[in-house]
Amino acid sequence: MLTGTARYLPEFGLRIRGAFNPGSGDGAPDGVQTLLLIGYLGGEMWPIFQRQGKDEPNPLDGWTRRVIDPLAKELGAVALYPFEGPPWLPFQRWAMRAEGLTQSPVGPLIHPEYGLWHGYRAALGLRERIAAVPPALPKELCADCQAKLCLAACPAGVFDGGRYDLPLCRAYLKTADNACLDGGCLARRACPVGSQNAYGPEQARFHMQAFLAAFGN
Ligand code: B12
Repeated sequence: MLTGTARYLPEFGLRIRGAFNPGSGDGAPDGVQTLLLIGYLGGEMWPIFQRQGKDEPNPLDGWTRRVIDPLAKELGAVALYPFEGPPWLPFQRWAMRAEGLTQSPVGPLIHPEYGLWHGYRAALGLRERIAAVPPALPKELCADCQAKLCLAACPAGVFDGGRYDLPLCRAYLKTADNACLDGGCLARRACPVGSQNAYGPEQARFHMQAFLAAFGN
């Protein structure tokens, strides 16, 4: 079953990012014994989504459903999506269980090879218990990083108060000459980990536009 899934997903630039057996405090739907996290690394999903995505209100979410819903049906699994909410499903917490990643000071989880350039598109909730091997302890990439170039690189100083200042970020992105909307968040781009896997300009622009639209512009 999982071998078929692992073969199907790469056709769409997606992959199984990890799995774990959720307990009562993990926020998985009742009866789900195994959660498979599905996502992408770097730019692998982008060219396929560009070819297959439709002109619709949330094109990446619509495309994701068209890829994942049939797979979930075939497996008799529950399809769970990071973009369905609020309330939001705790995808980052799940990812930390499934893959052993840590949170960066700028928010997203940091991957040892892909840095801040990866994301999650879905999870499959299986009723069967497939014993998931716990991931290796995460590398403390950010705790061990002295330079913290990410925090210093934000042109709007959204991390200066010690935590991400969402209204400040939003206000800056709405200014005409902001440096992030077209090329991608400068704080993310400043991180040296996995920088060779950074999204290309079109993917970066797409995600930043979607991010801004999430505020209702
Ligand atoms: C709402 C939301 C936003 C909001 C608000 C985010 C905020 N910081 O408050 C807005 C629109 C601003 C936003 C922005 C971005 N987001 Co966002 N967002 C979400 C969404 C839909 C829900 C987050 C949430 O509230 N979850 C509910 C809580 C209960 O779940 P949680 O897993 O416990 O999440 C929290 C934990 O990680 C938490 N936490 C909980 N327990 C623990 C334990 C430890 C030890 C630690 C360290 C942290 C921690 O902090 C998280 C809060 O986000 C998620 C998708 C999802 N369903 O998770 C994406 C998601 C978190 N976002 C994502 C991304 C990439 C971004 C942006 C970089 C987008 C961009 N284009 O720039 C920015 C980064 C902003 C920032 N610096 O934080 C990715 C992160 C991927 C990754 N590599 O980790 C996600 C997972 C979406 C995805 N499909 O992959 N986002």
